[in-house]
Amino acid sequence: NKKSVPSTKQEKHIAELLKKMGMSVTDIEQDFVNYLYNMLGRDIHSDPYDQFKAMSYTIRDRLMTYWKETWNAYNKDKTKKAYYLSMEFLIGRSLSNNLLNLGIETETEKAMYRLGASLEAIEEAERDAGLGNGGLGRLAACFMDSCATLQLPVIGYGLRYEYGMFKQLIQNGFQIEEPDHWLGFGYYPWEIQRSEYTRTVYFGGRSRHYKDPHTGELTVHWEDAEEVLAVPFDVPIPGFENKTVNTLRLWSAEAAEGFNLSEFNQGSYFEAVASKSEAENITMVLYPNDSSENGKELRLRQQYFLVSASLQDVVSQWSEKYGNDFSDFAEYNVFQLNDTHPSLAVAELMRILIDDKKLSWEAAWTIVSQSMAYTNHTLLPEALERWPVSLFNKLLPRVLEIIYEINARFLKLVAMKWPGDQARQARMSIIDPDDNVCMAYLAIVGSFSINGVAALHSQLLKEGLFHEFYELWPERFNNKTNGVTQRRWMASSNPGLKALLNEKIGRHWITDLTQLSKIESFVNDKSFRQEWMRVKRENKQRLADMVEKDTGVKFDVTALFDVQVKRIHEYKRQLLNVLHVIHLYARIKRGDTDNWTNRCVIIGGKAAPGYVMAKKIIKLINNVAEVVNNDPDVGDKLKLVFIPNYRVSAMEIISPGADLSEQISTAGKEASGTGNMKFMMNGAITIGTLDGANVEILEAVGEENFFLFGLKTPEVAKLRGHYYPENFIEEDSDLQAVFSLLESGHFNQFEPGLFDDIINSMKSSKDPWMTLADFRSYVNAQHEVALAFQNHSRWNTMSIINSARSGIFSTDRTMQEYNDDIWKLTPIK
Ligand code: B1H
Repeated sequence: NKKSVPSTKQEKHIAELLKKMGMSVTDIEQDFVNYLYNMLGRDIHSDPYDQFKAMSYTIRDRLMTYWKETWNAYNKDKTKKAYYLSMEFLIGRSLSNNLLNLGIETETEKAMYRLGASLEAIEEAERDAGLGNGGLGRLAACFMDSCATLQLPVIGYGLRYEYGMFKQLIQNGFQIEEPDHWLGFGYYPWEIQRSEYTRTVYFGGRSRHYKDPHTGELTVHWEDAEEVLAVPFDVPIPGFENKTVNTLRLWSAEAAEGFNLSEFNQGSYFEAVASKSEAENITMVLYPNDSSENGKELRLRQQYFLVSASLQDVVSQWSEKYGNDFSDFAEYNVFQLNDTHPSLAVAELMRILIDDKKLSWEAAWTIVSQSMAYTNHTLLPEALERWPVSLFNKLLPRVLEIIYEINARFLKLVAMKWPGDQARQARMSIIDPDDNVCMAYLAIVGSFSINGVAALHSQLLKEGLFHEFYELWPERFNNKTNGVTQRRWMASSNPGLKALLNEKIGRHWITDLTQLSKIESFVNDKSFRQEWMRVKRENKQRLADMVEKDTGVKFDVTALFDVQVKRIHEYKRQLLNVLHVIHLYARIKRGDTDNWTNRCVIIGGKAAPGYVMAKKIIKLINNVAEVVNNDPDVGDKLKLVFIPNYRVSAMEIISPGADLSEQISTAGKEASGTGNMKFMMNGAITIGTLDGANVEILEAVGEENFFLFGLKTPEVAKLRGHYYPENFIEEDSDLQAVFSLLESGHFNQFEPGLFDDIINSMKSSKDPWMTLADFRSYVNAQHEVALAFQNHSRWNTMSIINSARSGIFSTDRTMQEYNDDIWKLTPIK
């Protein structure tokens, strides 16, 4: 009661005080020293990590007023908002990105220089926020950046995992996983805990239906459930020099106060405390499987926890303003589902509207089906989520009832459209014949928009995986080709290129990447061409330094830097790359080296800890590297390294330094790819199959600026069932040479039999990835690469053109399209 309430005058005064948060060199210096000395009790000779902490507080302060003003602007009038629901946000580091977007890079650098500190060292002390597996998680982070830059009212909702993506160590060539305790001493300097928005999520128990004997009204209670608290931590997402700061809200699980009190009182002290940690386990760790199912109970708990907390958050903020009038809720709220991982949102919003807000089924369904939009990210069958009904029944009994009802009504619709076609009903049912809930079908039935992530992928969804749903609702299907943010992936990670571009075409490309096309007019300008080469050379040196530090292998920067970094997966065909390296090695050994191009091959990426074949592929790469790098006959002609612990901050050094970008998946398998775009922007040339967004990259640059090879999607489909790898070996002496090295144990002399599984998988007619079918055309394309690289001038032209035509691959374009076609939000200036 003693709380004082400031007058308008005092509030104005406070606002004035806050506005004094200056951006000058002196202001930054002052605050940095204050945090370092007074708050952290350190001095200028302290550990770079302490300096980073002081710096992050200094910079976060400069975001706060904008952040609050943005939040208030979004909540002032009835403003339509979009919510990006995602199990992953692969943010990486934030300091340099926030400095760039605030427009105070130079000031901060000067401030540190004056103090005798190095901003670069401080930036490098920041740990990656690795809250994602790979492309899908990084895409979410790029989307957040672009939405803030476009000033779109979009809020990200995710989970605050205590442990993000594991740290990969390489020991004796094998991958070893180490936990990533990214939070260090418990928290993250960019986040703000917002306990006042804590929500409660329920699990287990049972669903009871009551009928009022007088009114006949039906109510449903979810009883005897365990309660888990969802505590939000907000992360600021600044737009580029526009005073917008959007919010990424990450939920952390906490045991509810008085958790399992009854057990406690019955003397079960141990059980009560143990179950507390069970509740808090929900956000303990990110599941490290990219593109494959995580069929574990804890994963389903995580998914429901994210969805329930986020929807309650949105609905209660709505109710605070508009009470229980939900008539225009769908006009002002749209939820984008990042794959099926948050697709429980369809059922959970129904539950909230019906059970808590007392809406009728029909009214609730109208709202839900007009506010949900689903993005599919993969066609791989092993990644399609299906949860056993039995598990659902145990964990989320009320949600399961709602899914059954959604399915019953949906199947009636199917029966009306295709009368008598029982088989079709069975195929389209959300509950499959083995009694699993098919999450993709739930997402489709509940969404007004369904999109793929590249033109080819979206086409394949309509023709294949979701064909029958497409026949029912063609208007719901659309494509949104992925992108990446040029702020992180060019302006921040490639300062040399940034300076050159700013000088030649101005700085407008930072918010309009199509401006890059202007550099094509300098393609014959001698000094520009020289500068372009100089920038690439400097970036290659930086990459070579990193390689040497991480692997001990020295690179010659005049060699071709040939790079494949991405998750290790059979469909991505790192093996095809290794076969090519072995082929080059065999050529060197037999003296077939006329007109040779020196080449440094870099491979990096994490294998899911349970993916045995992927882990063996890493071991093979390391063993081949060991032989190649230590053979005196080879010398500088060929190097191979496996870079350990590939992550966002490593890619910031790798992509600017690459000459050749390897995008060599089996056609039809990679939904889009986004690494391909990062390389292209930074002037690397792609060697690739017609897969995912490669198709659109090729279209942009033309065949003369792209090394295309391999079977096309329909050819892959046609070959299936008639694929005989031994024929490819028989017909190709190079492939024979490669296999005789592999099979003779040349790369595993002291580890007999180690690679038998790998060899057998490639020689099996059942190999789904058909690696040997593409060997010849891949080797031929690589030969073209080698010849093209010898002509420095030609290569330089290709490099400039690739970058110049990469404008469409900005997430600014992607987000504009999501907004124009799906969200329809008004930018808030
Ligand atoms: C992509 C995933 C994915 N597609 C399941 N699917 C996961 C599936 O933890 N899980 O259970 C995690 C991730 N990730 C990738 O999405 C595609 O393979 C890429 O081609 C695409 O570029 C990227 C972004 O759309």
